[in-house]
Amino acid sequence: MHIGIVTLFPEIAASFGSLGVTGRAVEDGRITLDIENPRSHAGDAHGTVDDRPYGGGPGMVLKVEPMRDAIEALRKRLPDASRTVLMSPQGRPFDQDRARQFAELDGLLLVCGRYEGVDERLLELAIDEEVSVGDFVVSGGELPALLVADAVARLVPGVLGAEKSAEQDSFVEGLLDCPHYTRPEEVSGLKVPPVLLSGDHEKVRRWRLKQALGRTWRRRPELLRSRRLRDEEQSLLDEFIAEAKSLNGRK
Ligand code: 9D3
Repeated sequence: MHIGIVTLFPEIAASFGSLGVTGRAVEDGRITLDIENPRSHAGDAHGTVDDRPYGGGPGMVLKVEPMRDAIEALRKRLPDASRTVLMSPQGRPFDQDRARQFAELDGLLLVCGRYEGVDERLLELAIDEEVSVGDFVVSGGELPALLVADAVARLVPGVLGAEKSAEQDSFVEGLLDCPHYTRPEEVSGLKVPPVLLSGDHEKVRRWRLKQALGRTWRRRPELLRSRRLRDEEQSLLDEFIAEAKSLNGRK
C-alpha cells in the first residue's frame, strides 16, 4: 500500500516510516511512504504558503496553489486509484470501518492543514473527502494523519506479526478489551484473578469475553447498541450486570 502525506512539517510524518510496527512495514516494502512539502511549491522566493483570510479575522489560510501543486506532484508518484483525504476538524469522524475501507485501496493521500485551515476551493479541486479524528482541537493535520496512517497500515496483510492479526482481534470485535495481567502474581497486595492461573482455557476464554462485555456496557454502552450479541455473549453480560448490581459500586 502506498501512503502519501502532504505536510508543511515533513519531520513529524517521517517518524511513521522509521519507528515501530509501521517503520518495519516500510522497511519490508509492505508500505511505501511518500511525503511532499507544499513549501516546495510556493510561488515566491520567500516560500509563502499562507495568506490573510478574505473578509478579515484572525489567523492565516493555506493558499490553493502550493497545496494543489504538492498534491498533484505526489499523485503522480502514487497509484492512479489513490484517494485524496483532507485531515480536517470539519470531516466525517474516522473509525475502524473507515480504516478497513482505506486499507483496501492501493494508495491513500493524506493532506494536512495548519493555521485556520485551507482555502475552500482546494476541496473542489483536489480533495475526495474530509476526515476528522475526533471532537477535540489539535494544532494541525499531522498527528491526525499519522493516526489514520497507523490504523490503516496495521490492516495491511503482513504488517502485524503473525501471532496477532485478524482472528484474535475479531474475537471481541466491537467491544472494549478485557483486562490483562503479567508477572508477578501479586504486586502491592493486588492479585491476579485466579481464573487466569487455572490453566482452564475455556474458563479463561469465557472470563475474558465477560469482562470485555462488562466493560463495554459500563464505559461505552453505545457500542453495544450497534452490535448484535450471540446467546453466549448475552448470558455472560447478564451475569456481569447481575454481579455488578449485587456488588454495587467499584470500577
Ligand atoms: C476556530 C475553529 N477551529 C476549527 C475547529 C480552528 C481550527 C482548529 C484546529 C482549525 C484547524 C485546526 C487544526 N486541526 C486539524 O487540522 C485537524 C483536526 C483537529 O483539530 N481535530 C480532530 N481531527 C482533526 S483532523 C485535522
